[in-house]
Amino acid sequence: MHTVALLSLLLGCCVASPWKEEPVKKFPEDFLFGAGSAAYQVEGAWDEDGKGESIWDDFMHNKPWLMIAQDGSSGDVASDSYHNLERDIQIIRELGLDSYRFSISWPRLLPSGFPDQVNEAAIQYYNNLINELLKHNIEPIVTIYHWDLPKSLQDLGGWTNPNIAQWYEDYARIVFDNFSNRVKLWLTINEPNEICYLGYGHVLEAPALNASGIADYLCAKNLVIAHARAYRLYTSQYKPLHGGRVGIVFSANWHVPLNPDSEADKLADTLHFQAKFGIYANPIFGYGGFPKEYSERVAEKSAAQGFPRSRLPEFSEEEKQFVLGSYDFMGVNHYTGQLVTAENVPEYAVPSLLDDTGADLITLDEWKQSTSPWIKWMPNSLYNQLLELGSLYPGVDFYITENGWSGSTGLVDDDRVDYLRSCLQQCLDAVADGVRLKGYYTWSLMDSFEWAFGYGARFGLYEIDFEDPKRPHTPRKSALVYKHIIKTRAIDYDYAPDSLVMTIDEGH
Ligand SMILES: *[C@@H]1O[C@H](CO)[C@@H](O)[C@H](O)[C@H]1NC(C)=O
Ligand SMILES: CC(=O)N[C@H]1CO[C@H](CO)[C@@H](O)[C@@H]1O
Repeated sequence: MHTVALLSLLLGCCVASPWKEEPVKKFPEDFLFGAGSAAYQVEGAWDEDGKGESIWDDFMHNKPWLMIAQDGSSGDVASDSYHNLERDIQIIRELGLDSYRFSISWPRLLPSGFPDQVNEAAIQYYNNLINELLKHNIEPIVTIYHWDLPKSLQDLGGWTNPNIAQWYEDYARIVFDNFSNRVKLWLTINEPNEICYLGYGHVLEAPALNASGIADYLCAKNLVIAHARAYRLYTSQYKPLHGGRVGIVFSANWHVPLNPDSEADKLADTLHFQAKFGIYANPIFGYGGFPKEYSERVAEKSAAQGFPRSRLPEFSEEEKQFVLGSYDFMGVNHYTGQLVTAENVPEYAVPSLLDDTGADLITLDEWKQSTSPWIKWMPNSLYNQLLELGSLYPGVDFYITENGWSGSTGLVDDDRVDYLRSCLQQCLDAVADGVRLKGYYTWSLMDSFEWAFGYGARFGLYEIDFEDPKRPHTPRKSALVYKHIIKTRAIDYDYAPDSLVMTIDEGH
C-alpha cells in the first residue's frame, strides 16, 4: 500500500486529509477477474455416464410443487455444459477471464456418495475442463460442494448427521488426489447459510426439510467441521506438494438497523447477522464456536420452550480448536442488502431461526428490483459489506466469489451493465480503503438453471437458448463491458461496444 493511502486510512474517516490521494482507478495486475457456475445449474447429463442421483435431482423430479417457478423445469439438461466443454472454454477465452469458478458434482464423481466407486467418466470430464483452462492460462477455482449432495447420503440424514464430516472428507480426498496437482484455489463449501437455513430449515432448497431452529443448527455445526476436515487434510497432505490455498464461501448481504438509534433494532440486527453469517464464520474466522450472543439467545429460548438443552449444539473445546483458523481466505457471495428491525415482527413458527433472532427484514420500494424476488439493488451494499468484513477479520484475504444481476432474456442488458460497473467500483473503493480483496467473480458466465426459480431468472453474461437442444449461446452487452474492464483493469463509464460480437483476443 502507498504511504499516502496508509496515512489516510490511519487518519480515518473524519479528518479531512490534505494528502488524500485521487481515488484508485485501476485494479492491481494480480487481481483475478472471473465468472462462476455450479455443476447442477449448468452441467445437465443428470443420469449419464454413471452419475448418481443428487438431492436436487430428487427435489425437481419428486417435489415439483415446492418450486417457486412452478413450471415443471429441472436441471436435467440445464446449459448442457457436460456436452459443451468447447463452447464453455470459448466463452471464457472470449471474455479474457483470468479465472473460472466451477463446482465438482459429488454424485457424478462418487455415484454412491462414498469412495467405493470412483466414476472415471467424471474424472475425465473435470480433467478435460481443468486442462483446457490451464492451456489458455486461465486459473481454475474449484468449489468442492455446491449443494448437490448425493441422495444416498441425504437418506442417512445428510448435513444433520455428524458422520457427514467424515464422508465429506473422504470425497474431498478423491478430489484432491485427482486434481490438486493442477488446481491451486479451492472452495470447500458454497453458502452454508443457504444449505442449512433454506434447505434444512425451510423448503426453498433441497432437501426441503422444513425444520428451522433444529435441523439448520445441526447442519451448521456438522458443516463447519466438514469444512475444517477438508482444510486440514489439504494442508497436511497436499499443500506441501502443490502449494495452493483453501477457503470457504459465505453469502453476505449487507444489513443495517432500520432505526440506527433503536437499541432493539440494533440487537435484532446483531442477532440476525450472527444467525445467517456468524454461526458459520465465527467458528472458522472469529474466536471459535458459535457467536456468544446468539448462543445465549437460543439457549434461553430453548429452555423457555421446554427443550432439555439448547437447540444450537455446543462445540467441544477440541472441536473448537480444530475448526478455528481453518482457512487461507474467505469467499464472499454478495447480491443485495436489507434493513433489520425488531418492530412489528411477524409471528414466526416456534421454534425457528427467525423466531430466535426476533428480527424482520425490510427492503425499500425505491431500490430497483431484479427478476429474482430476493435481489434488489441496495446502493453501496457491496462496499459496506466489504468494509465490515475487513474490520471484523483484519488480515484475511477476500474474494468476491459471486455477484451479479438477474434479468430476463434479451441481449441489451443495461441494468446488468450498471450493476456490474457499480459493484466493481465499490470493490475498487474497498481496496483503496485497505480491504484485502484479491479477486471478483461475476455470477454468472452464462444463463443457467436458477434452482427453485427455474429458467426465468437470467444471470448470464451470455444468453443461452434453453428451447434449442443445442443450447446456443449469444453474448450480452454486459459480456463486452466486462471484457473491456478486464482488459483495461479499469472501469470506463463511457465505453459502449459498437456491436455485440465477441472474438478471442490474441494471447487468450
Ligand atoms: C413448513 O413448516 C411451516 C411451519 O411449521 C408450515 O407452516 C409449512 O406448511 C411447512 N411447509 C411445507 C411445504 O411443509
Ligand atoms: C489420475 C489420478 O490421480 N487418479 C486418482 C483419482 O483418485 C483415485 C482415488 O483416490 C485414485 O485411485 C486415482 O489414482
